[in-house]
Amino acid sequence: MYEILFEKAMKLRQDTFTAFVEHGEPHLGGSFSMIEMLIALYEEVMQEEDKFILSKAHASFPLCLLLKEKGYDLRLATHLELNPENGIHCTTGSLGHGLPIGVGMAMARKMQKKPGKVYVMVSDGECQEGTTWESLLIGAKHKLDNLVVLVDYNGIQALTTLEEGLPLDNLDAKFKAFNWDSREVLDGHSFEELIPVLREGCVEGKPRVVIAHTTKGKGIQTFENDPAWHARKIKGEQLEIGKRALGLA
Ligand SMILES: Cc1ncc(C[n+]2csc(CCOP(=O)(O)OP(=O)(O)O)c2C)c(N)n1
Ligand SMILES: [Mg+2]
Repeated sequence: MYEILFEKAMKLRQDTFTAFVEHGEPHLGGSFSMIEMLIALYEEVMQEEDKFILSKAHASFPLCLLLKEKGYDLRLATHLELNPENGIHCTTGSLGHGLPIGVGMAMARKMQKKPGKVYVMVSDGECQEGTTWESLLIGAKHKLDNLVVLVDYNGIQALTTLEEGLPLDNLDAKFKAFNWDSREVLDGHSFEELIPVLREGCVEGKPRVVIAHTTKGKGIQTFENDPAWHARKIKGEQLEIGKRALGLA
């Protein structure tokens, strides 16, 4: 049913891999875990007046490539610099800041009675930051039903698993306790699962969070679920493994 999206996701993974190699960029794991979410948002869900913030901006390459493909004028860089004419609505890269900014944007839109939603993609590692929980309080208090947060729940932070580092346990229950409308997507790489949830309108008076369970490094099996691939330069034998897995060999 989503064959075209599937092909677009494959191409974005291939292009991202090629760009990583060309630029010596290492953040493969967290870039590959969010590819389907990016494609779903930009191809099927977001409307003209909506805005997207990539808070986990160490994974900026696939977003920049996708925006370039759409005709925006962007430089590939790790972390993002404000460039609203070209789809980057705030500077991100220092984790824990995209959500507070998104809350502010959504609040401003509400106050000005402007249409459109603000979508913010955060990592699970970012959910360990205090700013996340402050933002949740503020989003609920101001009934930001124009705000949608996507959590890339890949279970791995920079050096280890969340389980070993600092577990989030039942994140869905925590969001609900903060009075958010929380949904879980069990396979965050499945368009069949992602798109209906992302297309659904917000419950009146509640901000929405979609917790998408994903695989860090998705698409290159040998690299999947390995914390080493949070940030490892691709070279030698691994270059060949990656190319073969992505059909680039
Ligand atoms: C405030 C802050 N502290 C540390 C870092 C360095 N850093 C970059 S990515 C990362 C964690 C990666 O794990 P996660 O946040 O879960 O991202 P993902 O798994 O989606 O790649 C860290 C600690 C940073 N960018 N910002
Ligand atoms: Mg993670």
